[in-house]
Amino acid sequence: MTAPVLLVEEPAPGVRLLRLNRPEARNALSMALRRELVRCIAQASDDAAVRVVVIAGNERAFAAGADIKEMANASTVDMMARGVLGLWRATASCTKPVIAAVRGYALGGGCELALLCDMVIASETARFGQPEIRIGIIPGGGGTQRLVAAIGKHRAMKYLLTGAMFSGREAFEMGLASEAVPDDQVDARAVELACEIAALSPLAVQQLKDVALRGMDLPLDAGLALETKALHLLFSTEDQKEGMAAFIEKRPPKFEGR
Ligand code: DAK
Repeated sequence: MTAPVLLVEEPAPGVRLLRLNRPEARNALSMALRRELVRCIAQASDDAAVRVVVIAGNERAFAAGADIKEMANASTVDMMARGVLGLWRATASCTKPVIAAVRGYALGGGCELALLCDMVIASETARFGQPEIRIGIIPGGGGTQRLVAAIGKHRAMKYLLTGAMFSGREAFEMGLASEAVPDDQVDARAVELACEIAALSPLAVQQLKDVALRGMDLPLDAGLALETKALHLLFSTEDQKEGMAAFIEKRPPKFEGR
């Protein structure tokens, strides 16, 4: 029997950890792995008991990109038929916060996967990069857009045009990673943050993610209008009443997602 390409773990209540599991290929994103990721993300989105998703790899690789061996002989029509962009969109559309726990290589599609997560916890020595240019292609999972947005045009162009790698520490300093931590603490720190978020009102968390991400593609006025409407909407939830009552009564809140 072959090992599953994606392992599903429950490291804490409300936290779903999806572990990429192709160690023999540095977790290269085969079509099977991409489809499994989409299926598990959709499942997590639909499951009210799941509050936060963590995507992790192993100590050698988060993911070394798309599976080059699967793509090497593909034609344009083959690539179009695979619908990778659709799978990518489905991964990006998770309604719950998604945290990438990055150790080892996060290259090409692996770097793009981290970029589409809401937070990135990187090991100091992780190796990020978009090396596609070195194999005669360009990024196809958002790298040309999201890397520029994350670290700025001139730094991004250096990495996009040369394919050079940068460390987790550099990723943090440039704004791609939320935190850089020692290698042996990456998964634990990602789960710790996930637990912190899992204890909050899931309705407020969902609105926050939705407004912040949509706002990135909108003019400021439209984003601010969206923010105001979402804020007003939350005043119809029990969680808002509970959160404010708990503050006034000097006790911890108990959010029910209602
Ligand atoms: N694909 C397939 N196999 C890979 C792989 C990859 N991306 N990366 C590593 N492997 C395999 C190696 O071939 C090797 O297999 P065997 O030879 O043992 O059978 C095994 O994993 C171990 O690799 P190494 O021996 O090379 O291990 P090292 O530790 O020495 O080096 C490395 C690790 C990650 C630095 C190196 O393996 C490497 O440079 N890998 C390739 C990295 C890369 O170029 N990544 C970008 C891939 S292109 C699209 C959207 C997105 C994309 C495409 C389309 N659409 C919307 C249409 C994305 C494209 C990409 O990501």
